Amino acid sequence: MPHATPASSTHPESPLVPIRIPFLPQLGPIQLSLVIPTYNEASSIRDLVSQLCAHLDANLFGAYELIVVDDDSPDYTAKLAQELQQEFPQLKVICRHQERGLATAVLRGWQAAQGEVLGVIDGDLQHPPEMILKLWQQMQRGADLAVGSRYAESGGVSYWSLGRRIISRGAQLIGLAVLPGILGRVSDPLSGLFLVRRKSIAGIPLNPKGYKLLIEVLARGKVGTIEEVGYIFQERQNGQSKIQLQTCIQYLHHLIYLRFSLGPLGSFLRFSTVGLSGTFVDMALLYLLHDPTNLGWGLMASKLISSEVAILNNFLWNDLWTFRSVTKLQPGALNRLKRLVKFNIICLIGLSLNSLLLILLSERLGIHYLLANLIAIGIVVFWNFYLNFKLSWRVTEVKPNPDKNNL
Ligand SMILES: Nc1nc2c(ncn2[C@@H]2O[C@H](COP(=O)(O)OP(=O)(O)OP(=O)(O)O)[C@@H](O)[C@H]2O)c(=O)[nH]1
Ligand SMILES: [Mg+2]
Repeated sequence: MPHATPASSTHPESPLVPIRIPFLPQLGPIQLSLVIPTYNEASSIRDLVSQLCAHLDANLFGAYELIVVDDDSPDYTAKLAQELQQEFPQLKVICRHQERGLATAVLRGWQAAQGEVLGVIDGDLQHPPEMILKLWQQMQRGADLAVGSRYAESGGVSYWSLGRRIISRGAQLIGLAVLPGILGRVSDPLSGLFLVRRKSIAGIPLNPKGYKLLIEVLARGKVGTIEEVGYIFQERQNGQSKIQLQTCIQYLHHLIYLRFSLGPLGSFLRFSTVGLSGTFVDMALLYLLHDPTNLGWGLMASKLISSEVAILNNFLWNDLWTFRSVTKLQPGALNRLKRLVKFNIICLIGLSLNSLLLILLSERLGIHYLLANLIAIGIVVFWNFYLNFKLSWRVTEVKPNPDKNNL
């Protein structure tokens, strides 16, 4: 009888995020910590652990640990793994009851790890265990990240159907379109087989969604040198795949989330989304105040009130969301008031600029007034964003006063 997959379990998807990997207080004997995330992998776990230990004992005896992180699998994978601990003392087992999800399982394992190099390998033997040594060699040569790749030289997939190949490549292409600078750094950004140096991710809040941890590591980590090693993704011999429609949705969610959170483009996208919400507020309020079926106030007064409320709406969202990293550095009501005044002035100048551009484009250049308005709005959005980025939510760098330090 097939076992329940994690998606049908009643546990919430990892509520305790973001997750931070700690720095190591001091270097111990363990150099490599390899996490094996499992859900219903009872049929493979023994073979995988014994093959990994055979390879690693020959090269890293006493200097590695394996950490199985299981999400309370109904097929008792965790219990089986615990029984293996007598035979393989370098094996640790974590059984999660409150959380689930592949990527967070790996992070929980890394949180408990002792190694300077952290890694992940699937629990179903689809990743050849001997690959760990090849990746380890790359780390020893100084890489920050060593990735097992299906699309590098000598890599591939065994017997994937055409449908699965298309889905896999399609997902990669979508990722490249959304985050070219991140997914473009490796040939197989959806790989679940890699080693990363602890210092590249320690202390950084990580918040992956679903399966694809490597993307999160590439996006948020401080990863310099990357090496890739090709491998053939094996056919599943035992157990069942956990990939579902939900996995694809989580992947898209993760991409969008990262796109909105990273860099100036992320800030601009958040700023534009807030601007769109302000347009709705403005329209709704104008309708409520001015329309004869509602309050029927004069157009000028109604427009002034609706614009100001929209500006307040936008300010609040920008302060709490778009520029929250800056807001955190400048707490207090007075600072917020200063930002509000600046924001208001910039938006009002933007409004005048909008009208000027509209007249210039439509009356002087003969562009249709609706198109002219659209162009003017586009230009003013950039204007508003740039000035607010530079003035309202600016981080002031204070140079230390050397005289003061010498006192
Ligand atoms: N702890 C934990 N492990 C998981 C979860 N989902 C998947 N895994 C494990 O993550 C690894 C990869 O999952 P798979 O379902 O095999 O995904 P895949 O290899 O990309 O897909 P298939 O080729 O269909 O097997 C396996 O070891 C799974 O047991 C989860 O929610 N929690
Ligand atoms: Mg698999």
